Amino acid sequence: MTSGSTQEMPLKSSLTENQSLVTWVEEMAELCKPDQIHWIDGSDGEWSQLCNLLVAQGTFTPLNPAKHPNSFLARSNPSDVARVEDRTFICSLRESDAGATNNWSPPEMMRKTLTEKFDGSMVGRTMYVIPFCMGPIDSPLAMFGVQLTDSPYVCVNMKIMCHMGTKVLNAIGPNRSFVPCLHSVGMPLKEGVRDVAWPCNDEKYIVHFPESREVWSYGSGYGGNALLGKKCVALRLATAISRDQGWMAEHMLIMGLESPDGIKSYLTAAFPSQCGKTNLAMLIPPEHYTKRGWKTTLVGDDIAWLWPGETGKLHAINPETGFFGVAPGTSWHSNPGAMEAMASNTIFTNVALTDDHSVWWEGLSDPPSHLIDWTGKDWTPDCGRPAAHPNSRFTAPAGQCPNIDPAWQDPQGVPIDAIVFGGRRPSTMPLVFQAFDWTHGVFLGATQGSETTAAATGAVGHVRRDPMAMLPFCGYNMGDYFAHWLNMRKLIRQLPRIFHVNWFRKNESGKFLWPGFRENVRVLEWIVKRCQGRIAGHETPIGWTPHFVDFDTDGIDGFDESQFDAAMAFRQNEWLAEITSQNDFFLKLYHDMPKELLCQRELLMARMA
Ligand code: GTP
Ligand code: SPV
Ligand code: MN
Repeated sequence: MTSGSTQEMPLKSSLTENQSLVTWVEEMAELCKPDQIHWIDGSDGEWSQLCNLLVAQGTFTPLNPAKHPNSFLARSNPSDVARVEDRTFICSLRESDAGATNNWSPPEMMRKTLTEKFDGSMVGRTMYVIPFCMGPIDSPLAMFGVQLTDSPYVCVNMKIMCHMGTKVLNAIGPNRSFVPCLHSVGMPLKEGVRDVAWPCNDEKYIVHFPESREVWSYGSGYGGNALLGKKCVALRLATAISRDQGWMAEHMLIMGLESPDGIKSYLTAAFPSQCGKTNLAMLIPPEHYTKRGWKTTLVGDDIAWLWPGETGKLHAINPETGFFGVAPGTSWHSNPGAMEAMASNTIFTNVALTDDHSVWWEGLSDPPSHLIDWTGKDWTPDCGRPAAHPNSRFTAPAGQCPNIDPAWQDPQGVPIDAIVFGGRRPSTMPLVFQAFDWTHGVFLGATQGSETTAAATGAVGHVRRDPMAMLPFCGYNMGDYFAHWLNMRKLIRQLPRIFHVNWFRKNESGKFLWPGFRENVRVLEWIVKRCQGRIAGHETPIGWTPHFVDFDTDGIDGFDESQFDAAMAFRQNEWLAEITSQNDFFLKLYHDMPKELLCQRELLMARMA
């Protein structure tokens, strides 16, 4: 790198007096050899400039301003469409600290490999310096980071997803520590190399060093692979930090529910990727409920940080400021809150483009007669290909959601009454049941399973264990993570109640037994009433399920007691198969599994005998 190659050189060290930050940026620039360095200030003007640049480079298509003001469509390379779990590494000093569910490599070896990859990786490009903060800047849990990236697409997404820019740089000040995050799409513009609309590399590395608190990501520009504040910092690194500090970092939505008597409850829910967190978090109840005075609010749709708060309850904050939500299936019918949130100032990735430069995806409406699909090809309803990629997403500011909770940026968080686990289970799992106590609830979370989805590369549609929806996001040994959950019981004076839900149970002909979406508020009502001790549950070997009389089914077309029974049923034979299918998971974690969970398994079998 020659210092004469850019007007930004030498480093704008006048921007910060944080010497370790300046030194690190200098060293990384020397390694990656970008043409220029751009310190992100986070202003709207800068955002627009970067969006214009992305349009000029062919990455962005501006959308019809009458329909989607200040919004853009990006199409990724078809090889870079989702998280890459098999290329994600937890490089702790000891292999046993990564545990049986994570990929591990000795940190020094990985550093060497990555240093070679990053050497010259930004030639011909600009290195952007993004100071960011996960969590409200004044929150006691706020986590500061600085991401270096050669992707302007990442910069404009990060502005929506978290606090970033000058205000964060000032908050970091001369002395505060920050998580260094190095990111490159891995396509240097060496002599003769022409840039493409979505640069990336077939070889990908998403690497975490939990002890030194660093992230290195190479080869992908998409989602959680590249927006490093999200899954890499706010989950994988945060899990390791929170274990040491007595709090929890979880893959959970956070929402509020106000009943007609004015009592407001908050709950969190841990569903695996593409299993309905965004949809539930933004739920606007059907008229039947709003008329009676039920209200919902949204605090977060993907990540929750929880700690024992002053009220004695667990308190939760959402460390993000935006949604990176799944597009397919989202419509004015299924999720009007999401539709409003993405009405403007939104980046759409891998959805289809209509002839009037609006967006479309499967499940939005009746298919238009012609589209440009997510790969840029002409599309007609009979062409046999999906128009939008199944993991296509919208990046939208959380503040644009109509029912955002007034306390969503409160550094003290919101007090949690219930924790809900769940996943896509075509059979076995009732619509809702309640754990007998905290330890049983931890067992339910730890053994949670779900059909795999398009959120990660790999086969879709088979049930796998995804404990607490954290299989891809736990930054340390999963057995130790369970022990941490069990230990938290001692730190929380007023424990939240724990539930398990399943919106995805099917009948013999493959039809969902429960209408889902907005109607899920009926399940939430039962949950809240159970937390308040206002109604009795029906005791089964797996937990408490609702009595039909306590469950409001009014106004759901044709949903009678027999359908309720089908959705709620506990079936002994299915549960025996379930316990057997948990064997592999228990074996995998055999050396690290807390005894309490083995004991819960015995108790479950005893109750069923
Ligand atoms: P990540 O952002 O990947 O962590 O996922 P998420 O949990 O936020 O997923 P999201 O809410 O975007 O899930 C979207 C998928 O779940 C779409 O395919 C929806 O159609 C489906 N979905 C959401 N809620 C329901 C429901 O109540 N019933 C049914 N049957 N499907 C649902
Ligand atoms: C998930 O896969 O759980 C997501 C999307 O929320 S990503 O940010 O890509 O991880
Ligand atoms: Mn997620």
